[in-house]
Amino acid sequence: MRLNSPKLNIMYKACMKASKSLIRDFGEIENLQISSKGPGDFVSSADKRTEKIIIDELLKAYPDYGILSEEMGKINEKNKTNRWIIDPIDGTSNFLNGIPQFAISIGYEEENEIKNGIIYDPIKNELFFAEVGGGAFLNNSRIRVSKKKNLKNSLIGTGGPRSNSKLKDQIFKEFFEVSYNTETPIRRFGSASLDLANVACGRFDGFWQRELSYWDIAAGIVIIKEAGGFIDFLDGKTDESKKMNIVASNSIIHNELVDLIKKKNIENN
Ligand code: 2AM
Ligand code: CA
Repeated sequence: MRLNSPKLNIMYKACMKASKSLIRDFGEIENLQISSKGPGDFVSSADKRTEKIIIDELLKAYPDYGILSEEMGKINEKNKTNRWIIDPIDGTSNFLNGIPQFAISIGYEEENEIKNGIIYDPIKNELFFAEVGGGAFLNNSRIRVSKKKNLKNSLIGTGGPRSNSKLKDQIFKEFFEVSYNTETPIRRFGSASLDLANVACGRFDGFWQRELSYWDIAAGIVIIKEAGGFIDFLDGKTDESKKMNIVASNSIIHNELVDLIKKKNIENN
């Protein structure tokens, strides 16, 4: 594995340490599912446990770096230059239901640009990582986006809408539109970071989802780019305090996919 950059090395260590506890916790889910209490509270403590291990490791290495993390929020907020963006369990609903499709996602941001990203699927033992200018990798191998030339033959992933989404109708219309223009049914695997990793390594040709948080996608941004793909913020919304709408693809089918999603919205307005 080419993890010889100092940042990736620290991220990797934090990720591996946290994943040991996460895998143990996932093993408990099956028992809790059949108990009357259910796994809800347990999952939220697993989330916090995983997050704490990651944050402790990162702060040990760089005590003054900023942190934005799903559960804990912000740490060292004054440092605007160097920041870790963390999602301890991306795919929480899968985790909660005992479905092995979730990941730890850590991005490193410098001067508002994501420089390094790690997405780790502890169940498949798949580590996706990238550093700006250094290419993207899955475990020991360099990864590239797919070479599909048109949407019709593409495999596309998506997610959402959330139950309280104000964009529900719009999201369903987009789903409908993309479905009508692809031969293979759309996939919805429930972990946005792994969906982006799937685009980066060519399993998916494209992915779009509305209303994501920055920690869902931070690591994926650099991994997609370094794998030769394209990631686009629909409506140009890149304010991290708001939900983000994204389209990621192998770049060849990008315009076709974006046009289709936007076309539907123009028709609706
Ligand atoms: P999470 O598992 O960390 O909540 C599911 O479609 C994907 O969307 C997951 O990556 C999930 O991240 C993300 N997501 C972001 N906000 C969400 C929300 N409020 N409800 C469900 N999924 C959400
Ligand atoms: Ca998430």
